[in-house]
Amino acid sequence: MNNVEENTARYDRARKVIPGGVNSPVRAFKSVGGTPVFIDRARGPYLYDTDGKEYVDFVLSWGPMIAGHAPESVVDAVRAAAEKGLSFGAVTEAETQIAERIRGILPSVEKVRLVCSGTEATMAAVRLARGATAREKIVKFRGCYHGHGDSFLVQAGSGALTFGNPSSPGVTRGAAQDTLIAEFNDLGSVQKLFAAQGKDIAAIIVEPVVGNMGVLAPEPGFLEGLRALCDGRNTLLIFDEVMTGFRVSLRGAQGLYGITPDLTTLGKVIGGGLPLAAYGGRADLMDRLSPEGPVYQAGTLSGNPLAVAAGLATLDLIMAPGFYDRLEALSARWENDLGAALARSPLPFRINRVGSMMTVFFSGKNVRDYDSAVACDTALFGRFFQACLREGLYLAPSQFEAGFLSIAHDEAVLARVAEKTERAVRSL
Ligand code: HOZ
Repeated sequence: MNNVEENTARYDRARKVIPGGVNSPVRAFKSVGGTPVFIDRARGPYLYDTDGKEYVDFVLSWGPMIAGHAPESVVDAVRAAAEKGLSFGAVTEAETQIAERIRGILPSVEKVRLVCSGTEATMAAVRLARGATAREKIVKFRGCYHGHGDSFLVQAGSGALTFGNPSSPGVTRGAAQDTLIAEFNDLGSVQKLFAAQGKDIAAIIVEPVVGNMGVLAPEPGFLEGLRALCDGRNTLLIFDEVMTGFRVSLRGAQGLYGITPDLTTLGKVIGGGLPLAAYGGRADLMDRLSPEGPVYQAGTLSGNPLAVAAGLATLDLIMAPGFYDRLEALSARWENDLGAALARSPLPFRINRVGSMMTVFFSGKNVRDYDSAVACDTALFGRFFQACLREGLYLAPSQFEAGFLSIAHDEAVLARVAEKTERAVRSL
C-alpha cells in the first residue's frame, strides 16, 4: 500500500468505531473533500503526519498553541506537575495563582472559575446570567458559535454551519425559543429584539471578533452599542473570548476594543493545549455561584493540575515583553504574502485578519456578517485547501473557521510558506 492507501485504511478503521472517524466534526475534512491527515506529533510551527510528512500548521489545535507546539517550558511544567499526581479533585495553590494571573490581565474579571472546555464555560456563564437576572432569554448572533450547549446550537457557526445543520436536532423547542437570534454587525437587529422582549433578556453573548464564520471583525460602534443596550436594562454582556482571549491581544478583544463585558469566557490559549477553560467577571455576579450562592456548576477535573501548569507556563510565555508586537508583525507578513499570491491570480478574494486570527474568503465582496460569509465560494475554498495541503500547509478544513499563527512561525518559516502558497494558488 502507498501512503494515500494506508491513510484511507486508517480512516476506514476509525469510522468503524468513531462517528465519522472523528471526535469533533470539522476534523473529518467533509466540506473540503479528501481524507483527514492522521497526526503523529508536532513541534514549533509544524505538524507531522503518521507517514512522516511535515506541514506548517495554521490550525494550532484550533487556537491554543500561540507559542507554537510543545514549547519546552510548557512541556517541562506539565511533566513536573504530572510527577506530583494527575488529578486531586481538591484545591491547589496553582488554581489561585492562575486565577490571580487572569485577574491581573483582564480588569473585567474580578473572580474566575476554571472548567475544562469552552462549551462548559459558555453554558455556565449563561446559567449564571439567567440566575443573576431571573430572566430566561439570551441573544446570540446568527453564525456565532459558543460550543455545543443546547442554547447555542440555534443558527450556530463552526461545524454546525460547515455541515449545514446550524440548528441541531435534539435541541428542545424550549431551549430554541429562549435563544433570540440577531445579526452580527447589525445593532438594529439587536435593538428590535430588545424593543419586543427586552424585559426577558438575561444576556447578550457574542464572539467580539467572530472566529466561527471564518474571521469577522466588529465594525466601529457595534460592540459599544451592545454594551449600551445592556447598560441600565439588567441585561448582562457576555464576551465569548474562548478564541480571542490572550490571542488578539494580551487582554483579548475586550482590551483591543476597550469594552468591559460583565462576564467573559476563556479557553484555548489559557490551557496551552491542555483541557482548561474559564469564565469570570464581576465579583457580585461570580459570588452567585455555588457554594457562595445558589447557581450550580461543578466538575471533577475542573482546575486539573496538569492543565493549570500548562496554562501558567503559557501565560509566562505570552507575557514576555514584545510578544504581541512580534506576533502582529509576523501575522501582517502572513496576510501580505497570502494576499500577494492571490492578487496574482484571477480569483476574487477577501482576507479578514484581526491579530493572529485570519481567514481568506473567496468572494468579490467584503465579508462582515452571516449573509456575506455564506455567500462565499466554499467549493473554491475546498480546492484551495487541498492545494495547500499538497504543499504541506495545514489550514482549517472549513471556510467557516479561523486560521491561527504562533510566535514560532518566524520569518524563515513564513518565507517558505509564501513559496508554497504561490505554488498552491498557481495550481488552482
Ligand atoms: N469547532 C471547533 C473550532 N471552532 C473545532 C474543534 C476541533 O475540531 O477540535
